[in-house]
Amino acid sequence: MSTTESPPGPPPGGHAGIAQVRSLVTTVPGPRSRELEHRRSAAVAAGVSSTLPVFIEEAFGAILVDVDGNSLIDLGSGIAVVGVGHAAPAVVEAVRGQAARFAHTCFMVTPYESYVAVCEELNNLTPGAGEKRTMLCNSGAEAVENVVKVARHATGRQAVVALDHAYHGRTNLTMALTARNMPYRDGFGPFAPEIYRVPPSYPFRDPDGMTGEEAADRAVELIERQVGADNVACLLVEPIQGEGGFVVPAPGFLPALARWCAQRGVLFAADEVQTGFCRTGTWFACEDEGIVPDLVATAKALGGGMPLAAVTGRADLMDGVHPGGLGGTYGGNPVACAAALGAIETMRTLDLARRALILGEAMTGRLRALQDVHAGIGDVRGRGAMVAMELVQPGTAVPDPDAAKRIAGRCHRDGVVVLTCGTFGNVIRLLPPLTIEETLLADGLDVLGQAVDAELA
Ligand code: PLZ
Repeated sequence: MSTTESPPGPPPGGHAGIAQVRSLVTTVPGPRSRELEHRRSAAVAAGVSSTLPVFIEEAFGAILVDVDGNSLIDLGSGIAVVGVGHAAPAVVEAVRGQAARFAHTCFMVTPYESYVAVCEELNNLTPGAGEKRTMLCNSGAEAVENVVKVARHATGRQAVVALDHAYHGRTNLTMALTARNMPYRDGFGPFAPEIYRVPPSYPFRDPDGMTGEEAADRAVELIERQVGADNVACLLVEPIQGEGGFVVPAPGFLPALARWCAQRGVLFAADEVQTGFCRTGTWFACEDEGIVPDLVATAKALGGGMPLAAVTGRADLMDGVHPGGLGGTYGGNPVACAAALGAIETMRTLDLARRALILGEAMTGRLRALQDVHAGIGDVRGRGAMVAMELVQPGTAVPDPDAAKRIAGRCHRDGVVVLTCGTFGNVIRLLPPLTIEETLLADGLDVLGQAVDAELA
């Protein structure tokens, strides 16, 4: 890309000069990262941890370049954020331009067009043809908080039902909604009241042959008996559970829950923070079974790397909240909105939903081939480019978090960023940028395959 006539600094379209190849010039982490890690532990609170202590200097596409000059393949996208790839040209250009024009006014003080444009996009892109409204905020947790505010306000009911294995965030209310104690909740109580938890559909761990409808009946029976439908403001579900282990519910589970919600006046709220924006092969994962949620929380990939989140919902519910009832200083920040418009444009023009399916086939195919020869891989699952394998003691369903840690660690040392997840810490998940070149993905999967062969041998 760069020629001798090029001006200094990155090319206008971003760091397009970063080759999309893995290349290691030191051990990982290298000496400069190790130095920075020392500084970090003296300055940064220990409670904030990192998957791999490799400090990043720049990134483009699906390649992270660290401070030692190593190029790593990013199969995590910063936890499903840079779906459009690092430094996507349309995002970089939008951010540059907007930062130079103005970076903040506070939409609640003086509005600007890009906020409105993002809301229009979300009203059109989220499932359902009905009239919708959107509000913008900063993080996934904040979006979920606002879903609960709107649902309680609209229904006059207080209870919120979430699923076991759910992850919804780290604020007080969303910690209460999140299922797993360690590391999210331990010692941080007391938690927000009126939160109830019922089992999801988790085909690998449910009784053999349990259908989606049966899993929904199990959940509904508990809600009716323990909470009472008339007390429930909303049922909050991740259409595919993310942090909980990429748990894909059995077909029929979500539609049955949505039907029950509609019958009982309970709002069906989808947390699409991790699944949204083409990741699963459609704009939103709810589309797969034709579900139209009453309220949807989005974040992560929406901002193309900038912090932006949203609640989109039925106009009657959203507009039911009194003026001034929703907001925040930074919600819908102009730079983040510009980035989101660039990201959405990129998803549309590159048809990233279709790409997610192509990448998904490559990843699922590879993981299934590994599963054929390793009894320690209990399950391979996912949808689109949201794919995972669950590691177990061979021939059982007993979680093997240690194997997940060893495999991920080996990938990291070999220059491939993979993430773990799962209530039991035994799931390796793949969430590459949807723009990743297929040869680069293949190299990443080769490294993962070698790690599995070495660690499960
Ligand atoms: N809902 C479905 O996946 C964030 C969490 C990382 P925030 N997932 C990554 C961590 O350990 O903190 C997430 C999610 C779903 C809500 C959230 C919360 O989004 O932007 O992290 O607040």
